[in-house]
Amino acid sequence: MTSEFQLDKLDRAFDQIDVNSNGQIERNDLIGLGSRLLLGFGQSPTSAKGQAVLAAWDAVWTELSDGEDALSPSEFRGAMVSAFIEGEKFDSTLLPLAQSVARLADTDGDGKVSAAEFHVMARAFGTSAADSRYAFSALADSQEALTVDDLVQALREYYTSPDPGARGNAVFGPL
Ligand SMILES: [Ca+2]
Ligand SMILES: [Ca+2]
Repeated sequence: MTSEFQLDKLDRAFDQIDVNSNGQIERNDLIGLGSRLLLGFGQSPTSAKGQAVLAAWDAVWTELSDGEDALSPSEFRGAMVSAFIEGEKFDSTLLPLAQSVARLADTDGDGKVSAAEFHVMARAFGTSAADSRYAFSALADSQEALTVDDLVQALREYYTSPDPGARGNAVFGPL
């Protein structure tokens, strides 16, 4: 059973992913979000990190769209729930995306994402500066940096966890 709390998080994700704000999610929205991330971190689409991010967004689109050109909010919800909450596609599809984004954000490759790196990532997702600061302090719990694994775990919790107390719920700001 998927809770209202989980659906609310998915609805927020819809608005975030609908980059061209036309009320539907298309492949170009996902590629646009991926491109914004690459631009934020100054990575070219042909670099190893860049290719990983774009390929991961594309795989997510293939999973969610099921051959459709566009997804309405309710179709997006349904596809996210059946793939990642009630289904078991997280590890094969959304996990590689979370990992590729976290590795992109770890610009110096030390396995940690600093506050500055986190804020660049958050801005690409359309998160305000204030929400990004809130998110980083909620996730980092007074550490100076998040590990790549912490960030991946936070993204997993955001997209899948029914627990209102899960720390990862804060990854895009206060709910
Ligand atoms: Ca759109
Ligand atoms: Ca780093």
